[in-house]
Amino acid sequence: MSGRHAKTISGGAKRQVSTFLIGAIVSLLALSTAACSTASKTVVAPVQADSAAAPTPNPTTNTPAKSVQAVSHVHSADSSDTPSDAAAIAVLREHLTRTISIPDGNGGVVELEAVWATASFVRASMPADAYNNWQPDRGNVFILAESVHEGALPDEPVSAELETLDGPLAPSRVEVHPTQLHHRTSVIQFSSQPTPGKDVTLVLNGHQRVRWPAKDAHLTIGMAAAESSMVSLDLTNARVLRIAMTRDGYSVNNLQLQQGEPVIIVFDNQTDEEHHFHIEDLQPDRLRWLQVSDAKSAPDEQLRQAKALPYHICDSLSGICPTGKWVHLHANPGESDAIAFIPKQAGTFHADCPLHAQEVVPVVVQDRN
Ligand SMILES: [Cu+2]
Repeated sequence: MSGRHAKTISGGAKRQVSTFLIGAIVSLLALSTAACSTASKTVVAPVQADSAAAPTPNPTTNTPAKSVQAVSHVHSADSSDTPSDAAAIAVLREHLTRTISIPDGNGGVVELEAVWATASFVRASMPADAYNNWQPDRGNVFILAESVHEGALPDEPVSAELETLDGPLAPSRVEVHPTQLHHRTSVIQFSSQPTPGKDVTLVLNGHQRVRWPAKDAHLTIGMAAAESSMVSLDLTNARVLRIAMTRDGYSVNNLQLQQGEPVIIVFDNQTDEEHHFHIEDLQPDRLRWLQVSDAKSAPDEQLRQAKALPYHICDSLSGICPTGKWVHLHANPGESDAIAFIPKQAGTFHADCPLHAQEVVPVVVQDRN
């Protein structure tokens, strides 16, 4: 999709793009290495079309508008204008990061952070040019950050191969950016796509294995609308509604909500297939995802006191993920999901499952008077 709109950049523009990418990667890594005093604090310019005042060269000015779920820019951890963006990206990054120690050959140790730069991660956290350049949707891309606390890095960057059914695969492209004396970042691209359902394994220096579960390929960030994500949502008196998906369909015949009143919905998938509960056209105010490890067995009071975040990490196996614009819960087989929001408008709506069109539940939002 993005490739179709990609501009051809040639000649003198190349250097600019390359510098821009390094800035993006360094900035990305700074999210997790903020504790290290030498970590870069570079802030990447926003990629929106109206970013004429951007402080760094921005070759993406004509990038088409992004979807609601895409987070369009990276902030360093201490940026405060839209903290939820950085926080959401940091959580996604954490899911995709593996940290290991590698012998440096001289009795020392190199700390290595390996990030599987999946398509949704790159789209959410880096400028459009990074996406076009690395094409994470066409192959496997990894960002390897090496660092040492004492001494110097080995002269050679860590080598990586991808395990495939046909044996180890060498990278199709490697870019090494020596960012600091004690830090070095490599971006490594493999031309092979992930094998569906198969874990992704990187072999470092010929023998150390780093593994990611296959489903991590689909992790995405859903974000509540920016204007409502900064307003707090008090769930002290929220009603808790529980909906299950059973082998016979949704467990409720209809759903009654009150306009203007906070509500918590728990969706419990008791089947062995993925299901969703998606309310069409009902605009939620202050949509939040509740951070509870097992929502279906959590008592109401625990749900009301749970941490409520304006974003979530979606691990939908089908790749259908809530965008944050609508009331949309999803649960993989045997799992559950919990959200909270305030219904803005009164009226009659219906909820359905995008994977199973026959499942429909009427939803009535009663007028507050
Ligand atoms: Cu379904």
